[in-house]
Amino acid sequence: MNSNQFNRSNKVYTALLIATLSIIASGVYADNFFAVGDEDLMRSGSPENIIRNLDCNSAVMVELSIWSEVTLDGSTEGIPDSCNSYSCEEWDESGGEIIYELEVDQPIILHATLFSEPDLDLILLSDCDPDLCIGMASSEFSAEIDSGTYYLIVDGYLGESGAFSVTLETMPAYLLQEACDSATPIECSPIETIVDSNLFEQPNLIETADCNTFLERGGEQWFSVVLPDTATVEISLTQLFFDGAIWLFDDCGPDAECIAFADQGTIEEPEELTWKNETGSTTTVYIGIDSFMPIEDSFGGSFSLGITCEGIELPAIQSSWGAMKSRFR
Ligand SMILES: [Ca+2]
Ligand SMILES: [Ca+2]
Ligand SMILES: [Ca+2]
Repeated sequence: MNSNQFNRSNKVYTALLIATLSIIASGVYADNFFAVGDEDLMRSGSPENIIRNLDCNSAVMVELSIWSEVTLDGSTEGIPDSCNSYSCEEWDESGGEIIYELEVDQPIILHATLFSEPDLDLILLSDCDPDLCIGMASSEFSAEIDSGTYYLIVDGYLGESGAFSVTLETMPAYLLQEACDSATPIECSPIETIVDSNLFEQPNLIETADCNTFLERGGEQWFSVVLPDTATVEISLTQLFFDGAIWLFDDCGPDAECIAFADQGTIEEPEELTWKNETGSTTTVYIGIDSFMPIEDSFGGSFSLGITCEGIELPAIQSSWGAMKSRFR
């Protein structure tokens, strides 16, 4: 399998994960929690005698930040059943349970996957209380959560118990401020501005938002353009050796919106994006050039970015030397 094929199949997989994350973003499930693959899960009957003596004093502490990758191996074999009912689902969780205390230092998207022979389940609580249930999943979930303390419980359906492995992966829940702070301003002009740049060793500040179709695991270069009302920005990404993508954000931080995204082509194929400002006022937009996979060397990270703004009055005489050069290159 060559690298091109690898990227294509990997992109199909990440498209599935993105579909999951999009469902979170669209708020189909409460509290931004989505149980992967549980739509058709058929279970009935809550336990006859409800036990809710959850004790989190012995919980194993796990610290999570952005880009954490943690694997938790354990076994519920021989562990007593202290809690067989949680408020999210009427599932009979009468097996013994292991509790993890998650310390989260900033808003994240948490992706948890459980591997086990016996029928074990995952329960996410906002405190050590079965009534404060954020969500339950038979094997996998994604949840968008704020900073704070959470409890993740591995429990056994219908009294089952045994060995398990849980992987926790995290991503930032929004575009980090560093992206806007590091953005190179580009003057909006009807004459194309061309910038040659490189993604090598750039920080990975975003992988997913509610606009993208693939996870973009590479680091980004950020640019900003001040766009007058009704003007249109045309962005082109060319002369690249990676599988590039273009993000367009209206800001950074929790309230920022991804307003456009492009990742149509695969390795070395150009990308382009056009966006018209119909917000009613002059807007600064942030352009992120990203890569589907991390960039391994300087040669592989180079690219050429072209930015043209239509619907802008060109000043009568003024034309920057850089713009002139780019016109005649
Ligand atoms: Ca239990
Ligand atoms: Ca990225
Ligand atoms: Ca691409």
